[in-house]
Amino acid sequence: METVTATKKKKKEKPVPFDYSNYIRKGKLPHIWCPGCGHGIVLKCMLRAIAETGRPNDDFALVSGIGCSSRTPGYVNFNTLHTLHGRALAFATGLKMAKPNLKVIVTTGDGDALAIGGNHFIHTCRRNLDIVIMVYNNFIYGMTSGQFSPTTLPGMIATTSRYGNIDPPFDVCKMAEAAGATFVARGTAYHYGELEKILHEAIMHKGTAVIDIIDSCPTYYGRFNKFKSPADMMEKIEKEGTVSVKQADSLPPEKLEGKLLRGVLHKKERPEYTEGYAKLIEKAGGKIVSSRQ
Ligand SMILES: Cc1ncc(C[n+]2csc(CCOP(=O)(O)OP(=O)(O)O)c2C)c(N)n1
Ligand code: SF4
Repeated sequence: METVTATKKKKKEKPVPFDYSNYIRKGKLPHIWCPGCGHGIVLKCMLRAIAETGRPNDDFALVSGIGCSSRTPGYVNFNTLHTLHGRALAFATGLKMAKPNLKVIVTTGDGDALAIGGNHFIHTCRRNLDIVIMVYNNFIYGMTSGQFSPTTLPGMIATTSRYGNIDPPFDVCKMAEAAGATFVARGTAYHYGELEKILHEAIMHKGTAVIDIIDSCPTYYGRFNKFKSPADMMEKIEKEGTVSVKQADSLPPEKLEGKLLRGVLHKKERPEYTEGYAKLIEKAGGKIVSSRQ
């Protein structure tokens, strides 16, 4: 007879086979991402999360700015817009207002979303427009060869901080929640199964959903900061540097110091912007009257 003990290890879930061919624009391959870059893992999680909704590709629109992460829409078979650095949310807002039935997903980097696009970020959250904002947070500007970004951690080396960064970082999730986003979560490329579930929940949410996705740029952040390999980087930053919200409940404060929380961190219902705007149009008798008239 088998003796079941409390310490028995949980069986690791096997990844479910998945057919990516319906989602990838094969003519756009090979992609530009370096070996070991985390962005490809994030893309796979996103495609699996989208597939799980059971909705056709045409129901989705992917919008991005400029950066390695912002190349995502180019590779996938949805309605896509690759726009200007820092302006993805402005384009996404226009698209969602014109076509409220589209599920709009923005794929953006920490530089694109929070530096040049920081103003758009907070105001999109404030409105609670029904869009998903995936911030591929690799703590650096990858595409332009490794300048520090608003999430670069203190002491870290970047092209523009050769002696260590002294700027305090933004906490993407706290900022999103404070600005009004109604779904706020954090995942990592390392915890890919968890990330897929978070992305699915974000897509199903009505309102602004922000996901801070910790991934890695081994080419710049990794080499500048002397990580041994892309795997070492994932291990140190994504695995050891984060704790799930569920685990955090049972840990003493000293064990949480310096760690980022993973999971759904904030979720609430609030009127969605395009619905509010539709009511306004109705109130105005179906006409939009500009203030200049
Ligand atoms: C108006 C403007 N300013 C600056 C740039 C240069 N630029 C292109 S990508 C980029 C940073 C991208 O970093 P991030 O958004 O973090 O994405 P990653 O490449 O790390 O995925 C910058 C500064 C630009 N293309 N346009
Ligand atoms: S430069 Fe960095 S972010 Fe860009 S593709 Fe290479 S590893 Fe990824």
